[in-house]
Amino acid sequence: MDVVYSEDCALHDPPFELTRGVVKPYVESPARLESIKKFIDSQPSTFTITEPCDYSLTPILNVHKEDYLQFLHTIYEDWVDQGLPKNAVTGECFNHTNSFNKIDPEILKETALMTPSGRVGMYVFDLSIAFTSKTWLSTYTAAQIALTAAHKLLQLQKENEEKGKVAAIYGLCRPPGHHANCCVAGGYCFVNNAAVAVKFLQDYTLEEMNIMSKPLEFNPKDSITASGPKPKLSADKPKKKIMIVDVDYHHGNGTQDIFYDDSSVLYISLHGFPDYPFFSGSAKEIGRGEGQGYNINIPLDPKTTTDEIYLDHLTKVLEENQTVQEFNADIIVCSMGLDTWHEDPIAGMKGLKNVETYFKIGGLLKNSKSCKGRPVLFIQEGGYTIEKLGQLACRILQGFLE
Ligand code: Q9C
Ligand code: ZN
Repeated sequence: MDVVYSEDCALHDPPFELTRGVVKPYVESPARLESIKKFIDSQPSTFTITEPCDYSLTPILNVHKEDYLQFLHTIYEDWVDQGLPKNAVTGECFNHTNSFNKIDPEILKETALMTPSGRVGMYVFDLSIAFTSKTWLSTYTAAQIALTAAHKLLQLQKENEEKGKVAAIYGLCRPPGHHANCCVAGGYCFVNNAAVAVKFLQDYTLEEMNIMSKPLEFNPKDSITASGPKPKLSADKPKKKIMIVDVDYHHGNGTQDIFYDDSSVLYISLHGFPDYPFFSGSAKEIGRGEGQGYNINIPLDPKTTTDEIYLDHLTKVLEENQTVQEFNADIIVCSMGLDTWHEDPIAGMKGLKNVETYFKIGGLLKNSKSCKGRPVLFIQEGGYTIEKLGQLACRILQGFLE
């Protein structure tokens, strides 16, 4: 299996975070990916590491607002230029829904954009977000990893057509993505890598991806402008149906939000509940308008969920759920968080203790009724038991390959 990876993802390395009243070293650290990479490297007969290409900002702009990306790109330098501390940019005052609520949103935004702290408060929702001088580089690289993995998935699907083999690619990236929506960062996430890959798979043909693909040469001084071809959505190009299976411990509020009104993307999440991000993840969130019915939340009690219970829920939704069966996805995207493991320092289901559970998760993504025969794109999300991550990731992928 191809694993798309870049060392540039390690450059985003904030010094600390503030969580529940405690200052501690940044949990979403470069060591996470380095640990997975080491494990992958130890199995050269199964995995091949490849570098990401560059598909420009255009496909990222299909998910995120331009002013938000401009903010991600410039906030660190703006902050330093104002004489603020160089170690990291963090939030100070957030634009809470129920504060400042009598002010006209246009006027509020005009005021907020005047200061770095105002901008952070506009575009960030929690204290897990910290910007360093390299945050945009790692964030951009992570998105390009997801795009490269999506491109390779379609290439491999084409190559495999006659062989009767199912394509799968792993995008090994950080920062993670599933808590970020079109215009707000949070939960260690800046750009929603999985969502960017989903839109790319829907909006571009393999031929268009071939044309767009350039060597990745990042220059931090580059202004951020869209430069790739805009997708042409014609009637003769039926929209691919994509099912996202989010197995990160946390609810992917960002991904849910991005596709909430969309019936061409079915979002399924299994997550600890109630827990971070505290405002979403209820089974009552079912999608809206056209998208109603195409959002499936499976909240699980972190204290009582065992390996068996977890697998039972995943099996039921992928084998028996009527919406899922009728959806009949063309492609599966797995938001592959590894923080369900019982020893995870910030998350974890108490009863999820068997590594073979991860192998079985991979097996379900290969053989369950709703996944069978469909290409699968694995995108790395959370997971914080540094020494364990390689093993957990590889068990999922091997469960798929078996
Ligand atoms: N004690 C991902 O796994 N801090 N994000 C929560 C709980 C933020 C997790 C601290 C957790 C975000 C991608
Ligand atoms: Zn998580």
